[in-house]
Amino acid sequence: MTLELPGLAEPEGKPRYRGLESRYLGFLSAFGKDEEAMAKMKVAIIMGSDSDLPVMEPAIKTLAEFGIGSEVVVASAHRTPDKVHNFVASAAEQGFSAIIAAAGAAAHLPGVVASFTVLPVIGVPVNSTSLGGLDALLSIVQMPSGVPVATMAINGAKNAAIFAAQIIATGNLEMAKRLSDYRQKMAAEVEAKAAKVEKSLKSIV
Ligand code: RP5
Repeated sequence: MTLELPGLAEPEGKPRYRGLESRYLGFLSAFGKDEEAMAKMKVAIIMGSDSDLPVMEPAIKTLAEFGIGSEVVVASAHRTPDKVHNFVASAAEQGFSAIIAAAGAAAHLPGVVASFTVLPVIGVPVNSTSLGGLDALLSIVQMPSGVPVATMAINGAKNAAIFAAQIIATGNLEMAKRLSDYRQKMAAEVEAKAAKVEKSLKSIV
């Protein structure tokens, strides 16, 4: 049996997320509860400095677009290690589903955050030095075995929020639908761009 869920199929009816559909077959009855649960979902965004805020704004906005609450905390692995520990150690208890940790320079913050929690930690390397963010990227991505940090692109704040939504969607059908709708909207935007290029090519040749 194939279950057609709105937003989970290609426009022409080819299911794109067949695995996801069958995964949710078991708890479709909980659908209303998923919406209720979503209203309480929140993700923490911890950043090393106030200077990281402009880079992290797209994460805050994107989480809000998906209906996920967020709390922003400025705490530094080097300058305020106790604050990092105090916040992160109680993050699961506070009801956060994931932590986005952003830092520039010798960016130890995401790794340190990951060491204090078993919540998924998403690292965002920030371009804040003359090394263009490569310093932060390498500091975050090369976690020793056993304590992973899901590392985004340099300044990849928006993807960090989408990835957090994907983590939440593994147990929440409403979020899975929102992500699927988002993908379809993106695909439609690409098609509109392709049509625009085709039109301008006709006027060139
Ligand atoms: C890191 O150092 C922060 O995450 C920031 O990206 C960078 C520079 O911090 P500020 O000197 O601007 O406070 O800890």
